[in-house]
Amino acid sequence: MQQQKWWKETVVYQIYPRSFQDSDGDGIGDLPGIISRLDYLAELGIGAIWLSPVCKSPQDDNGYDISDYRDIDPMFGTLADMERLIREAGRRGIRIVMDLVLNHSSDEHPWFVEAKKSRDNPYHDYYVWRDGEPGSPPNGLGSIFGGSAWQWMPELGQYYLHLFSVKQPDLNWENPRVREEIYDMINWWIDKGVGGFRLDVIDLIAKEPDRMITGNGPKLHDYIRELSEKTFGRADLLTVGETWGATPEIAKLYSNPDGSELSMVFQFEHIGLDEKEGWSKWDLAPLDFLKLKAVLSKWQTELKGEAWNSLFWNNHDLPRIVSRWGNDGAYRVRSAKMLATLLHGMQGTPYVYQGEELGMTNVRYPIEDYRDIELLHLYKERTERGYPHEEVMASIYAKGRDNARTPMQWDASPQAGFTAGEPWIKVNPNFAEINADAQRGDPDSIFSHYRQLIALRKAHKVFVYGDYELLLPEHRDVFAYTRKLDGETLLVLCNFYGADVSFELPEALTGDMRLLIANYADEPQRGTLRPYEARMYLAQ
Ligand code: TEU
Repeated sequence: MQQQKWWKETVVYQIYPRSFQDSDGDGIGDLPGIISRLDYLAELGIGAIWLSPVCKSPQDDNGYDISDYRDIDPMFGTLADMERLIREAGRRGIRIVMDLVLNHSSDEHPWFVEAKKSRDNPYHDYYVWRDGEPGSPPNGLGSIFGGSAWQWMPELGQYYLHLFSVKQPDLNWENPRVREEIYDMINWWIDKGVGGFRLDVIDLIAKEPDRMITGNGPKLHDYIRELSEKTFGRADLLTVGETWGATPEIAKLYSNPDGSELSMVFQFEHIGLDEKEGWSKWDLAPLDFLKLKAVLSKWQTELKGEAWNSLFWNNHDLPRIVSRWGNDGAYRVRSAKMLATLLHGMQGTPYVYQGEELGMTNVRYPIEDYRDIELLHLYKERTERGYPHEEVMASIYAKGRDNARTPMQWDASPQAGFTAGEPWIKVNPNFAEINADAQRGDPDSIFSHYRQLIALRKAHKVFVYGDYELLLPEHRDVFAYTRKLDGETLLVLCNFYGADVSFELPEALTGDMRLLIANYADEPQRGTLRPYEARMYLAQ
């Protein structure tokens, strides 16, 4: 069996603080609100919370633009609230994993306020500058949020680099003083008892902008090894890097079992399988299901024994999976349970995004009701280039990040129990039907299905350490696989679509097996599955 680690055996729950629970009626979620919901999370059975950023920020990118890494933004609460959250979560066996944004800071961070004062300011080289002339940036590098990645500063006669918004200047990791400042800050949080870190776009910290290389630069793993050695290595932490460009080979570097870098990474190869090849996430294409099976299976087998997977369908940047690849109409409950069963039987650490355990769905708002900087930039850019409004809105409905950021739906009271005030973004109108109160006591709810899956992972080591094998690779509707460990076989059978299907399993898998969990009350006819049917069996 592979090296045992707590972060291999737990399930992580991601909280987007601004949309989770408001406690003071300002319409924005906060830390005391999260504390008030810890018993809900303990009931679900999760062992860690990945907390999207709560540090001081002008909120240009909802907190992914940090202006003080060592203080909490007043909209979320105080440092004392954060310390209380760490303590109260710990009492329930839940660790807090902080979201660290190290590729860039806010332009309101004191470092940048100093840096832009003059070329010889001691903080100037904390950021990436290039001499130039107005109107002719150093090269065609674009910001992920639209427009050029270079911002002209006339008083300096220079451009600064921002791979994201103009208020998110990239930090210069080549500067050892920047690295030391970051390591000191991380150690300060480790001393406060955090249980780990999620590292925002960590693959972008090593870049060669003059060669239009924005990430995965030659020094990347030197930086991450130094970071780990100077900080993470001193505690038993979960560290997960967000690495959009990772391949299994690269992932083996990041999550090398020798502990020299990180615990695991978020890779996104499966996430791009419903985009037009070579276009952007906004250019829609039907999901390539056979590719989904092949890609997820590749990651299951190629990391085996050499690295560790994260397992996710959702996060605060992604549309909600039951709308994206399930069926948020007649089969919402069954398809949400199927997607959960499919993912939670795999090898790796599962991540549940707030509301995913309830089957929360995407939304369709008029453009004026959206808030996300990325989506609003897209709307402006594409409508100005002549794209029809309906076509742009179809892309936003399908892929906009605000799909994941509508407030958590707690109950059927006004504003879904999220706030007593006016929410910063509208609550999904379906909250009266889809909410935690309606599901917590219902053994047939999506919430109960997640709770059972999390309990099964704790009860059976085969979920964590079993060897994976894909079955029926060419079947166009069924995703089936086994996990094997010490003579135990876990069999997972999922019908990914909404029609009855038949299939044939290998002889060895047709013997007596104990049903662990299913999303239909009764047994199907052997060799068949009903719409979105999911079943897990265990054979000893
Ligand atoms: O996201 C990285 C990133 O590039 C995503 O914005 C992604 O490109 C896009 O959203 C796909 O839907 C991280 C954070 O998760 C995101 O919330 C931040 O906006 C971004 O970095 C900048 O910090």
